[in-house]
Amino acid sequence: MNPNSIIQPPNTQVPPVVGVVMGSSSDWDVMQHAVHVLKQFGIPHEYRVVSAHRMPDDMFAYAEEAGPRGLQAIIAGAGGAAHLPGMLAAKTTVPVLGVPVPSRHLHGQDSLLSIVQMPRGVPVATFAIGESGAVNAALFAVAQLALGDADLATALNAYRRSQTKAARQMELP
Ligand code: RP5
Repeated sequence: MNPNSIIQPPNTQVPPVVGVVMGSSSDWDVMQHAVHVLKQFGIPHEYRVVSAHRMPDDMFAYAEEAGPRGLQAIIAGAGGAAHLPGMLAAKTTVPVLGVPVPSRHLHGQDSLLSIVQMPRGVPVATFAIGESGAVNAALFAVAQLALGDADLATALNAYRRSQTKAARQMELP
């Protein structure tokens, strides 16, 4: 890693392949669900606050270093104007998975529209508002990685089967 990097060392023992970033610590309640899924599947990952408007230089550095550092996906959560995923995607070709975080006044509809309405040429894969989006973004990253990892594919299929089993056992009043 570049010794002059402003990016802090990853909070994992092995180099991360998925980065989870968010615009504020207030996004953690939602974004922790993405981190939980990555942990569940044993995916080397990192997570940190990278605010697009409060720390734009850090955001650019994070995006520029993502590929060279070996990240294969960036899961980016933000609320309100929610420019973080799009701005990251503008600076890297590492796939960016955007998670709209519920906002105080517009309940995340602003976040969703901001993230999903990327002009053509610079894609951000956009997920559902809130916890489901965070979980699905992580599962999507797992699915991407599983294309080249048979053990991970097996684990992902087992995860799906467990959902099927749970749904079949659902009882109604
Ligand atoms: C965005 O502004 C963050 O992603 C967060 O969802 C929202 C509010 O941030 P705080 O004012 O709670 O720090 O940048």
